[in-house]
Amino acid sequence: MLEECGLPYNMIPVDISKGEQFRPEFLAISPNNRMPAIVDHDGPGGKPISVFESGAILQYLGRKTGKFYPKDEGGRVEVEQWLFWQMANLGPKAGEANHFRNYAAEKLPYAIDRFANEMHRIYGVMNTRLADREFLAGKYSIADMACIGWASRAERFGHDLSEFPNVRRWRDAVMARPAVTRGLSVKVEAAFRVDMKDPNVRAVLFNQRAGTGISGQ
Ligand SMILES: N[C@@H](CCC(=O)N[C@@H](CS)C(=O)NCC(=O)O)C(=O)O
Repeated sequence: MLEECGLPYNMIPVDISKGEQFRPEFLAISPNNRMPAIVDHDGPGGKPISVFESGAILQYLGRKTGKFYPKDEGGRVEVEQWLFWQMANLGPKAGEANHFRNYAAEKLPYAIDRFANEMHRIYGVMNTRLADREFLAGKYSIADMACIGWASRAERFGHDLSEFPNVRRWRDAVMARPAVTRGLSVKVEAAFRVDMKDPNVRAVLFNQRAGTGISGQ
């Protein structure tokens, strides 16, 4: 969204494999210890404002710029349904599918199948939606931006999109946008060196309970 709108930004990496998401200064802007979170130094009334949850960030930037988030109620509802659909379905289920397939120490067939089936269902819903429109809300919007992250890497996460030609056509169209290429190429080298088998990394990422990080672990 920042690239699409040509807004200047400074990306600050948070090393979640080392527990940086529990630092007080990050929790102050993102109390759910998850990224992304933003600080807009030119918020309402010219004052700084912070926003966490990617859907809320996209809506905020859409309202601020007037781009990719229609102002009319009908158009807005179209976008919001699919934005919230990502937050409640594609995002969390893809995350759990990835967890049980790639990260769980024990390979649990029930959990692996459950989330693989959910991903199949979810891509099916998307495929039907995209049968008669180019983008999720008709015109390209923040809803497409919310969904492209997981969809762009579907095969890498073991989801076969060959049954879902409309999703593939949509994905190609979104990926062909120069701003999307620029946005997805913002990478942090250290992220590629994280060893997901390291017990310290696993303890930080997979054993979180209320209070994790408070004692500095
Ligand atoms: N619903 C959230 C999901 C954010 C999310 O899960 N972020 C992961 C990215 S890897 C994270 O920050 N994880 C940190 C952790 O698990 O402690 C959003 O869309 O912003």
